[in-house]
Amino acid sequence: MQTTFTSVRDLASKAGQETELRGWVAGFRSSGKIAFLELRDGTGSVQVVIARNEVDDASWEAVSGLALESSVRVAGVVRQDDRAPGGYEITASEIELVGGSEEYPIQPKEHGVDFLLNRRHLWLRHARQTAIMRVRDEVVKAIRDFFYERDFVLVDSPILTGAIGESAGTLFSTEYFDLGTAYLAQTGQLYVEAAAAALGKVYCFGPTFRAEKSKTRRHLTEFWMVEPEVAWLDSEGNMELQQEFVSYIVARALERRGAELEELERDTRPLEAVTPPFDRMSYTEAVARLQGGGADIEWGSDLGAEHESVLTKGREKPLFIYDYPRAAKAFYMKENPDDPRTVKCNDLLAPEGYGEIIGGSQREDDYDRLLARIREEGLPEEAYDWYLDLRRYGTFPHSGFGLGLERTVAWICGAPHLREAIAFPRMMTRLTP
Ligand code: NSS
Repeated sequence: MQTTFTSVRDLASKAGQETELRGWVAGFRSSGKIAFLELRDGTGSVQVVIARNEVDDASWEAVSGLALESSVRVAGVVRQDDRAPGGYEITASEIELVGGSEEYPIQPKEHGVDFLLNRRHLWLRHARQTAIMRVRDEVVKAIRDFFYERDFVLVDSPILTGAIGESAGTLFSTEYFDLGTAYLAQTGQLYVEAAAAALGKVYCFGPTFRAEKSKTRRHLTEFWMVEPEVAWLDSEGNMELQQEFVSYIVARALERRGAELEELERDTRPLEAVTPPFDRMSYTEAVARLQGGGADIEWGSDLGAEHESVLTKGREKPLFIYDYPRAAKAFYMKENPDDPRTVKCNDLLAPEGYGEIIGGSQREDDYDRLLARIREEGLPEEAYDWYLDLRRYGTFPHSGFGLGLERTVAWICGAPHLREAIAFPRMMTRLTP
């Protein structure tokens, strides 16, 4: 067996030549004397034509064993053909069946989503799923490039932690030797706050965990979050950073993943509108508007997904909602000097019904106020002693935010549910595959 072979993506460089390909059977039909096989290799797919009188007996024998998702090795000549998808076709001279695939469970017909999720390890091979994975890969690269180009330093935060980052209600915990309970990180924020005092502009990017008891299409129990943290940045500057960041990611996906978005049948016009500045609305104004529209909401409670949909309806760009009531938000957010009932924070709501993709805030940098908040929330003070040190020793105004990767990828792809935006989704009712 040759060790070098050509990827479907690179067929142009082999036009007119004999080459070898390796991949899986994505479609197959035979008429007795000639067989057509759609070969998929992860970079694309190409039609392979196998004529009985042009291959040896062993190859023709292999053809009779082909089935959906068999793995094969094919040798043949690359022919340019304008009618073929991708512009090329292979005339086979040899074909070898590497691995059979009897009764492959996912057939070209409608399957229920549970059926597919139970076979996620196989479902991942299909065109829509590979397109989403490629968009996700591009979004991740764009995120890293954005921060690298702006001199942010990546500081990885721990996954096993001793302090609650967001809310006690959604913690996964595990026994940790003689030290009691460890929690799986809900956020890396407290750690990047420490790193911001060391390096100025930093970010962390990794998996985070929330024991969300909700079964909505927007919640995973394990999701990826990118969290920049910036010294000397206020809430206003934080929102400017967010709109620049989100616009950069969307532009990159449009520029480099056009073919995938087309495969996904994503209408890209609304994405093209995503450029700075984004509109802003205070929480108080949002509640007034919602109440004006007859919604059942009181000032003081957090906005729900249905409220977010109303507020973003008809908008092309994401929308900032800022200065939420402090009772509705986490303990670390800075009290608003102009209205102490609220905190200097914002959510960013994606349009087209996708809702919140970012939560961010200026952090409470006053030692006494932060301690009071920790006590008010009934959080274990000892666990936050190191965090309070950041206010004891050279406290500084700073802000940051967290962008949920899967929510962003689902929005860009136009995928209705987060479970398609990650290879192996973890949800309340799903731990395998
Ligand atoms: O809870 S957040 O709103 N904010 C934080 O965790 C802050 N500590 C971030 C920071 O300032 N450094 O979560 C941020 C984002 C949120 O807007 C969603 O996009 C995403 O994280 N998120 C989720 N995605 C998927 N599933 C679940 N359960 C989930 N929870 C939050």
